[in-house]
Amino acid sequence: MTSDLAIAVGGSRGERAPPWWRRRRRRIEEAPTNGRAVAPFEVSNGTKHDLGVAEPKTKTKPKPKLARPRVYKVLLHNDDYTPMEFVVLILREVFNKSDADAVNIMLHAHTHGMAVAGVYSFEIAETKVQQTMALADKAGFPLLCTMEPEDAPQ
Ligand code: TYC
Repeated sequence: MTSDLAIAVGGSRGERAPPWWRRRRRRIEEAPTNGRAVAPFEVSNGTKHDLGVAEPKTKTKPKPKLARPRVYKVLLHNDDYTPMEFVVLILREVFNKSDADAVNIMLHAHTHGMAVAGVYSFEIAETKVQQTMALADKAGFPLLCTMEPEDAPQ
């Protein structure tokens, strides 16, 4: 079926739209919109028209959701043979703790069985574990140092 609009513009017979239609369309298209987008409109035969007025470019890229980098706790385990002074020394030299913090962490491990010496990225935690174990080994003490993800279930 040929719609009214098609007849009006001669669309169904492949003819050019009459001059009044083209003038009208040009007037609508050239009307100032002050940067506003013009909503697509629908004509009586259901055809959707979009005047194609440029929308202000406000589209921003969706922010990629970054996974939080995993961090690792380095743990010092208590034992009956490693001297307290040696553990304090490790905490100061390897974990850069103050004297007071080092004593408190050592005492926590001594009384609770273990203590968190620090929280680091994987590589740094791994290095601190290796340094601690190497120093304890060299000194002949059985001090145990391990690491685990900070969010690991206890
Ligand atoms: N319990 C040890 C002692 O009495 C001291 C110690 C503290 C050892 C903490 C290890 O992680 C440790 N000599």
